[in-house]
Amino acid sequence: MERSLVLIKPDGVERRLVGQIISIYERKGLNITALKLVKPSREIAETHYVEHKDKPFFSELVTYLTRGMVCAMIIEGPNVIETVRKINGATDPAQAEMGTIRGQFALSKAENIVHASDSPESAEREIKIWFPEAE
Ligand code: 3AN
Repeated sequence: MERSLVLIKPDGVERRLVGQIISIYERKGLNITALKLVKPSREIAETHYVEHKDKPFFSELVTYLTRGMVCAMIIEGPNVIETVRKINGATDPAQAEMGTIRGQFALSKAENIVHASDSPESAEREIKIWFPEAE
């Protein structure tokens, strides 16, 4: 079954939205097969966002991800990568449809509350970062 690595980023945990966000994925019928709360190290955040390392917002992005607890999960289901990205909505919450998580809960492009893998290859790479103990 296809897998996605999903993060509820520090703004989501700080705002106590973890339960509501998890419910949205569960209501859709997706399975959460691993779940943890962690305060990421800089190394984890930099590895996770390595594809953005040359972007002007990279340092801001790493500071944001490491400022508090993150809820990391593995979600499984048919076509889960596309489905979760649809549920999350556009990267810029101003462009995100109102029915999406970012449309409902986020305002800024920098702090957009959730992350989800964008391909099966990214998912497997990211799962190793956040769940090194998993197979
Ligand atoms: P997505 O998370 O929708 O896959 P990416 O991979 O383009 O989007 O961006 C990764 C993260 O970088 C975003 N979730 C957001 O936190 C941050 N980000 C993207 N674009 C900007 C920007 N222009 N300014 C600040 N932060 C940004």
